Amino acid sequence: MSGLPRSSSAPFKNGGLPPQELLDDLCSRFVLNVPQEDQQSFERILFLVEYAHWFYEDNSVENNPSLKSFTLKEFTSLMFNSCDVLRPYVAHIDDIFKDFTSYKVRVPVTGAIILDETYERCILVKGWKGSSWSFPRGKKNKDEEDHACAIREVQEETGFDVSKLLNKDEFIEKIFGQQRVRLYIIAGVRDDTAFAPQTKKEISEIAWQRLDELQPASDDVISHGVTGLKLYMVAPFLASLKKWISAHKPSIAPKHDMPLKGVCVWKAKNNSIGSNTIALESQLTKVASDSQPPDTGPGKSFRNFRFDTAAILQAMEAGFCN
Ligand code: M7G
Ligand code: MG
Repeated sequence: MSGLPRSSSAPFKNGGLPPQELLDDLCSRFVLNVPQEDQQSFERILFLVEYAHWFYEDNSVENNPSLKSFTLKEFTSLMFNSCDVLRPYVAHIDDIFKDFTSYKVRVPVTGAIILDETYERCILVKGWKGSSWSFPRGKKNKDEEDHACAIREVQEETGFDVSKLLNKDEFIEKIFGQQRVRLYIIAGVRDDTAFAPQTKKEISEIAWQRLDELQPASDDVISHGVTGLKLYMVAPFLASLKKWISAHKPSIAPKHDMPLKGVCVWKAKNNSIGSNTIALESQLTKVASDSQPPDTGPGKSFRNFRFDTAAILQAMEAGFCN
């Protein structure tokens, strides 16, 4: 892909390259207008290119479906070819991309194992691409503390704020190759808690999964639960989790009439409708928070009335699960 032609600014047809103005805009917004320290290495620059790629796919392509979708590698090549500061390095793009992908799998990851009140189920999220389920988790930002990253990633991927529930000393940590993965245990979360991802196209489904369905425990990064559920970086935590639960489960844990299977709590109806729903939700939230003029006139309580859009969307999305 490094030999991509530069695109013209003329309107383009299906399958064409994005116009130069759009690429320039993405380059200046995401690559040039960031603190110098973020431009010091190609690894960091490629994270910026990745943000630009997400913005391009989630906003530019969504608003203008005649724009073509690209893989991150293709998009990186486009940016290097069109951005003046990056063009001198086009010849090295394959090595730069390879270094980035190997750097990515060395960045430590933190997240959470969220258990319900019975300690029998946990929250798992399914990635947008692919079909495997994992604990909500993600890569640490530069200088970010482990627990802060876990709080942020859980918030981004499930919409649930664990900051008041997280105990910095309660975690299970495993090493996978060169990557350290630490999951904080957050137990006793009500099963009617509302969950919904806050990033686009990262998570396609959230569910309470029964721990006994995730077995067997093993060191395998990819595994299958007893019911066939495909799991990513789940099985290696199960043996330690079982021990933790035996030591911490309250002797009179609440009993619920629980379904024998996992329960979906959020799902994108299909990938494109799911992302529209998230976009709609964030627009509605924005309208609600933007419109707070000082109000002294009559009929204040009526004009202050707002639909509880989060609850409505949650109910709609829950309906998509089946
Ligand atoms: P990540 O943030 O790189 O991983 O996202 P982490 O949570 O482990 O740190 C994992 C994958 O989800 C990415 O490689 C993308 O495929 C997808 N993804 C994540 N985010 C935040 C976005 C986004 O905003 N837009 C799109 N289109 N994909 C995303
Ligand atoms: Mg993430």
